[in-house]
Amino acid sequence: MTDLSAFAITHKWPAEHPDRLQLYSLPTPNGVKVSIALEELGLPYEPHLVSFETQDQTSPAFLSLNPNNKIPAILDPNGPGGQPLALFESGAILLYLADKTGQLVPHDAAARYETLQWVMWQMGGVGPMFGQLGFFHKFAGKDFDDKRPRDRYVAESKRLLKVLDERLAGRTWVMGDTYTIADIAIWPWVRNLVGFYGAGELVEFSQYQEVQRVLAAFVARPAVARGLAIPARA
Ligand SMILES: N[C@@H](CCC(=O)N[C@@H](CS)C(=O)NCC(=O)O)C(=O)O
Repeated sequence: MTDLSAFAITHKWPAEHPDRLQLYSLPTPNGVKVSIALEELGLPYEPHLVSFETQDQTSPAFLSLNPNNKIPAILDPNGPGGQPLALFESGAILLYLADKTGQLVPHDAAARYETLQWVMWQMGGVGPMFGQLGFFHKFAGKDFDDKRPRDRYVAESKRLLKVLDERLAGRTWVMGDTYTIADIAIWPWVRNLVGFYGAGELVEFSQYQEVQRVLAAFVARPAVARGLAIPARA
């Protein structure tokens, strides 16, 4: 029987199935990347809800695994060399899961790096820019009279959507015929921008036909529909 008791995070979120990969998350655009990947891969895992309402992400137990106090994070009892592996940062987790299973990332070296390039593009561009737009459009920032910060993130989000739209012309997914971790990284953020953030009109989403087409294909995947609701909110 696997013993994860050396990991303090399991004291707050006990592992009912310590032989399974433990997921600490919340269904946000970064959180669902990992639950969607796990659902796509069919890996056995145990989800744990990290509630922002109770500031779980700043609890000592959570910080013991991720000092950066952000979801998602995982603890894989069967990591490299058969040893437990704790990991945070959604991009790193996606790559780890892809490498662990040999799926969702091309085996060809050049195509693999190209996939990572798009994952990094999401991590460094789409996530931070769309996130700031959400702050200035939907959350506390919307009350600021000075609209220059909001407009800066609108412009940057539109630029990123255009880059994505052009990339998708003639391609089924970001990497062509192959559905990869690049799609799993990018699409939850695009969905969130027009859904939860309600910024579709602001970024003139109707202009981006290819983006709309692939977003629809992504949300139609059964594994995506399941992953979007994991961990279930209390
Ligand atoms: N670069 C990180 C970002 C993670 C992130 O920003 N998570 C947000 C939810 S989407 C969070 O945990 N926020 C809680 C907080 O800031 O206190 C990743 O991709 O994993």
